[in-house]
Amino acid sequence: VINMKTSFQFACLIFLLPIQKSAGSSCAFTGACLYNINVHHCDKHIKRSLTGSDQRLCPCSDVTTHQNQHQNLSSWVGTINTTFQHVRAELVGLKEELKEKSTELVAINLRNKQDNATLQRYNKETLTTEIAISNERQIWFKERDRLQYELHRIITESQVCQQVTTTSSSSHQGSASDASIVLFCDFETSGQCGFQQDHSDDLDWSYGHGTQSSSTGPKEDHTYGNPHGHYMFLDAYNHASRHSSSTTSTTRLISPELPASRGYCVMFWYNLHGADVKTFNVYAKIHGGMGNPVFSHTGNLDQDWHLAKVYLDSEYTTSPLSLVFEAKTDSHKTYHYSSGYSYYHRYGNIAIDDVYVFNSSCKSIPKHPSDSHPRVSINSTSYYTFHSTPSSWFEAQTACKKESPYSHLVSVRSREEQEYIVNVIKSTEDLTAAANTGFFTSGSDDRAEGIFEWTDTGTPYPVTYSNWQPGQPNNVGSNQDCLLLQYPDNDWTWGDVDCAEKHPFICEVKQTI
Ligand SMILES: *[C@@H]1O[C@H](CO)[C@@H](O)[C@H](O)[C@H]1NC(C)=O
Ligand SMILES: *[C@@H]1O[C@H](CO)[C@@H](O)[C@H](O)[C@H]1NC(C)=O
Ligand SMILES: *[C@@H]1O[C@H](CO)[C@@H](O)[C@H](O)[C@H]1NC(C)=O
Ligand SMILES: *[C@@H]1O[C@H](CO)[C@@H](O)[C@H](O)[C@H]1NC(C)=O
Ligand SMILES: *[C@@H]1O[C@H](CO)[C@@H](O)[C@H](O)[C@H]1NC(C)=O
Ligand SMILES: [Ca+2]
Ligand SMILES: [Ca+2]
Repeated sequence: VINMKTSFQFACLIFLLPIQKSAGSSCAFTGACLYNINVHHCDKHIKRSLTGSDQRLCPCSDVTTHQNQHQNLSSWVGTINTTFQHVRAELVGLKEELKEKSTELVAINLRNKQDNATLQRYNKETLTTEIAISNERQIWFKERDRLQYELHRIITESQVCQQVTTTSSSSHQGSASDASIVLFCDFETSGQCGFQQDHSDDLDWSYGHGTQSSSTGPKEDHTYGNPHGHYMFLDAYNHASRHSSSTTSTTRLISPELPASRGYCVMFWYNLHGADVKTFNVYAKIHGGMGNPVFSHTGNLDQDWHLAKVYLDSEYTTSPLSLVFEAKTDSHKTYHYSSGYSYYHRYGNIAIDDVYVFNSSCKSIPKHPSDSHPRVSINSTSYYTFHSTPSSWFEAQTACKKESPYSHLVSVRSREEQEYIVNVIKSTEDLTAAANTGFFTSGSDDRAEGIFEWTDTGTPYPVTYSNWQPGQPNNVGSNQDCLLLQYPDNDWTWGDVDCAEKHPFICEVKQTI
């Protein structure tokens, strides 16, 4: 770069010289002298000042020197010229390059614009496609749901068909299930079906109903699932109030005697809830001896009812026997030094309800009544039986329980379920007469007026889907606590009625898959 600059300064020098001569003005450059010599102005009669202040003349004796200098200068000029030529060439090259680049840029710009336009078009097309896909998806989802529904319908139909086939064939054979109930107790009668206290133990089982406390016992009994239902239980609280020492106490409840048999399947619902629940045992008492437990569970479970299934083979049943339900609790006394009082740790209930004894193996007990109508849904199947004998809500609950350990009054949890039931009612001739007076369901607002709950598990849960007739529930006479599929003219919309009224009813066995 420095070389280039120097070259240009010299170039300037060369071009300036003729201009200064013609203008006749003073010359600030030493190069002016050189010029005069070169053009032979250094004569005797031409001795004029070249610069204003410096009256310097050009002696001709200097010619040789100047000529040398001239040669030097010429060679510099040559060099400069060459350099200049190079620079020029380079510049031209650069210019060409720039031109090319510019052309390229224009082309790129054009392409960019085209690309941009294409991009915009693609974007638009993508959006359109997305909308189209989403619409398609909606259509397919609908189609999938429809097919799923169809599938369920077909499965249901095939099951009905199968059932008809098996029912007709089994009625010929007459031996599909020869299990029959030897003992059933829902503890709703004051005699408690002949169950007895064992008087040799520490204390008695209590006969109770409803909720004992939020941290002990069931929410409701298992049969009715509302405050009217009863169950037997050991209350740790009762125990502790009798005993001041910190020991485990035991209580036993003895069933009526069962005759000798080939074998018994024993089923019952139990509830172990509370911190002081210790152990729950069931024994087969034969000739006064209890042997080892045939069923046992230790420790707190939860607020729900659980089903126990025990098979007693001929080793137990060749002689008459009784079932013994034994509960143990672990309450204890705590002394508080600060207050000087003793406190009892005594929170736990062991409860039983709905006891069944069948004269068969547990395997041969049908999972649902053979004449039921199945409804298959995504993750469960419900089996319904329709009963036209007018019964109070309580009688109906017990009738359903007697039908199967898994059965209860129907709980209508969805529109699909309501529609299925309505379809069966409409398509079954036998029900036409009964249908006019409505069907009881498990719904009850006995626990809190106006808040209806399904009671089928003994742990009531809220009615979420509902299908009330306009104006219902209206609690006429402040005495309507039971949910009836009441209005046949309106596809059996719901109403509340007195639980003591007698109506047909529907039982359900719900099996989750
Ligand atoms: C010409 O230039 C050379 C080197 O650039 C220098 O040595 C020489 O003295 C110059 N001649 C004159 C007459 O100035
Ligand atoms: C400079 O170079 C060009 C071409 O190479 C030539 O025509 C011209 O006469 C040269 N000028 C001088 C002062 O040497
Ligand atoms: C591409 O098009 C959009 C919208 O027309 C515009 O805003 C953007 O400046 C364009 N870009 C180019 C590189 O042309
Ligand atoms: C159960 O009892 C019923 C009625 O008494 C009887 O018909 C059936 O054969 C008995 N079943 C078994 C397995 O003993
Ligand atoms: C059964 O499916 C329903 C939705 O179809 C869902 O809400 C429910 O939680 C499922 N139940 C179980 C036990 O998976
Ligand atoms: Ca009960
Ligand atoms: Ca009513």
